[in-house]
Amino acid sequence: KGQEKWPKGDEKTWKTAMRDITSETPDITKSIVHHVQTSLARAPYNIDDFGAYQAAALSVRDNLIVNWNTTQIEYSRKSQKRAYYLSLEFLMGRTLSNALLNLGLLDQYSSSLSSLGFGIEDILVQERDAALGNGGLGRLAACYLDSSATQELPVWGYGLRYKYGIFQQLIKADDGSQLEAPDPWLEHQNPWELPRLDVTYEVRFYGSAQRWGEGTGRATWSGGQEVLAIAYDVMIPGYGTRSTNNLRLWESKPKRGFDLQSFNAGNYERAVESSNSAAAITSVLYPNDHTSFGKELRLKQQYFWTAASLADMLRRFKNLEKPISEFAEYNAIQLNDTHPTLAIVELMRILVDEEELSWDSAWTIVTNTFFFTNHTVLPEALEKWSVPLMEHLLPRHMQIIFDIVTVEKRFPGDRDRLARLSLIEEGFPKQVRMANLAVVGSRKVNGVAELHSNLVQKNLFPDFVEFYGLSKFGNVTNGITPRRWLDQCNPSLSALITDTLKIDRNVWLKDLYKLKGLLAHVDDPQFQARWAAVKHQNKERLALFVERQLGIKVDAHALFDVQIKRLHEYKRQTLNILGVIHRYLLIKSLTPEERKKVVKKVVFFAGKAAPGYYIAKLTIRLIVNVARVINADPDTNQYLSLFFLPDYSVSVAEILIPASDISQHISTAGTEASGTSNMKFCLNGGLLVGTVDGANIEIAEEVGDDNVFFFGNLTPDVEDLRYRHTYHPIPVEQKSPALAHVLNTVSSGIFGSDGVYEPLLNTIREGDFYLLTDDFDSYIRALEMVDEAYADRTEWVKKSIRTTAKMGKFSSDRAIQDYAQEYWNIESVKF
Ligand code: T68
Repeated sequence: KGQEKWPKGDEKTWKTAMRDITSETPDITKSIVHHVQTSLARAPYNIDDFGAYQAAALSVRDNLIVNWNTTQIEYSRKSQKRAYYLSLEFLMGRTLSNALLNLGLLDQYSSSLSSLGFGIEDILVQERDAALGNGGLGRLAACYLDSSATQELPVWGYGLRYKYGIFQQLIKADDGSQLEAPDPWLEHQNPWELPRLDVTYEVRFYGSAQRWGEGTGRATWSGGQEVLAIAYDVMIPGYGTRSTNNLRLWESKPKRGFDLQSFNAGNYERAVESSNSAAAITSVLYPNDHTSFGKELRLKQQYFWTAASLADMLRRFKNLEKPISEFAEYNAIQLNDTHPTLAIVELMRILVDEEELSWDSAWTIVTNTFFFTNHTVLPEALEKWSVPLMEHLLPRHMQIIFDIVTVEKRFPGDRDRLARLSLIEEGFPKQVRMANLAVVGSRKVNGVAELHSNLVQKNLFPDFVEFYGLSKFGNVTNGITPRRWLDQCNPSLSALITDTLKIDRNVWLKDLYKLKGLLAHVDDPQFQARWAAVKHQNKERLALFVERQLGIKVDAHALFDVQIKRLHEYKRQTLNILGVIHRYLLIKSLTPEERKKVVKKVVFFAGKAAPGYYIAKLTIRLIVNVARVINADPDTNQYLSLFFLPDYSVSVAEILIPASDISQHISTAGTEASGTSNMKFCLNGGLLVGTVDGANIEIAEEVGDDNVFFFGNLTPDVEDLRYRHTYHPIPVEQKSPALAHVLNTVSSGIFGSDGVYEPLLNTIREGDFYLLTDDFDSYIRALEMVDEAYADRTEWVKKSIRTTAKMGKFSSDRAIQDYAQEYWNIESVKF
């Protein structure tokens, strides 16, 4: 340990034979052709774009593996504290272009491929997105991995290797509704993962737990089903460094191929049943965001993943030959929402039952190891698991949770308060509250933007704040990686910035505050023209994409207005589409002469709805059918057009974001924890239309209020407004005649008859939980302000430049620094 050991033979022979890409650039063309001939077993004359992609990817992977190995050896040699990011979702998108950028090999590969007869652009789009996530939470995890590697921090991700990622979204030609299809992303072999068939752990389910060792809290858990976890490693290169981290994804497999006893007894079905159930654990990503509905397979996923990950960490820690009491000095574990909360219980089980520590010493280690991030205050998203289900699936863990509850009872306070603090919710059946467990078992708890972190303290966990004090609660405002979300998705803007700042791209991409330097050029007409030209070019690129996808021409001179995110009532895509209808009716009512003064606008929507979320799916259907009517109306379609782009993904976002003039982040105040696409749009010079919510607030603080179009009621008023909706309802006609007119137009059937949209409209007419009736008029006014501002194009371009210039804070490098210093206490490993 510590020293590098050379296994056999002469050390010099080994060292000279080993590749070191800093001292010797491998011949890229040779390496691509080598993979064509060997890995792919194909001849040069039958290689298509996809084959060339595969060969290029394998060749790039060779570089990553070398760096990955070196990094891991350095981590072991230095024996420093490490951090682990536990997330059920990693929304990575494509890898090839990112790996080339981070390795600094984009130009070399580009010219090698070109000499072989392939265009790099055609090759990059061959790659299928790795879409192992639903939305913001999963994409945040991916950005954090990029920033950790870039800052040479010893951080590993742990997740699941789903056979099927987020479903593919199709739009039905007849009625415009969403259809789901599976996403078999591993169909063709995945060059970005390394199967580690030697890294496996056994994970137990069911069985029984027998207490022993009077008063120690110990028990033995035995019987039940054992499933094998197999590691697949995904290399995460840092930008401009050799540091390459690891994302370890677990695949489930039956421990034995099948049950031979049943097979021999002639019961074939029984024999394969258990092997099927083992493989099922990692078969599919659950497509629900912001809801928890207690399915046993989901709980199995959570335990399988946390148990395998902890076993792996423990094995690595044991190699250090340190006493177990020092575990928390060498390991920090970040829980990405409550999904991995069982890790807290599993570490207790290992320390008490297997390491035979006292309950109190084990609890001290646990509560110094874990950190918990909350990502939403929506009550329907708070995870709860039924006690009978837990007792059946994880009997030992349920005992431990009850033991934690017993200790908790020593907390001071009245009965009501103790009931609110409790890990167990009374009822039939009783439920385990995972968020409470995560708070109790963690050293610190954080939200993802200032406002959200305050709501976490005031509304979600007020009793815990009172009990533990404020110091246990913090905020880390989210961030995004400028490598993918500026340099890669918007190379022309990146080039213009480098040219203008006169500093190396490698510098400002690692220190995003350097963008401030653009402010000195805001008033330079030449720079303004170049800035505007880049935006226009990106709009043309999007127009071409839409034409290829949907067969409709798009006017790139119009204002581009974009809302792209998961479909959810709280995100209020409905407010947006009703606003579009309002605008359509208005333009329709004008004379042809009057219409000429209208600001031309193209509205884009994209996003998936959870398959069981009826109202969200109805919203998609409305958008698609409104688009069909509006785009076909010769009176208005040169002034207003509308598109719903199917199958939203990271790659589609990379085309949409650089092309936006404005984007919409219009959640009911207090409901969007942070949002991260808002940051991406602004970084690319798009302006925001938004509510005073999540990270919109901090963006406005940075870029200036005059560069953000805010509207709507504020968070402190929401509760009161909802109360009035329930007890003193006012008809929409009185509250907002404009909105009432729009709702009636939809009801009248011009976008589809038979009253299909009534259930959606009724959510607004009755109850209106997300306050569309309260915000509609001020929303329309905000859009009018956008029109006015856009009319003065020079002023608009200045706003755009100022916005980009002030986005330094929102680099995920800053966010990861916060976590590394204030939470994990880890340092970078340089070599
Ligand atoms: C998002 N949450 C927040 N959840 O909504 C967003 N939930 O404001 C924030 O910017 C982002 O997290 C990053 O912090 C989610 O994306 C989920 O996707 C999710 C998935 C499964 C279960 C619950």
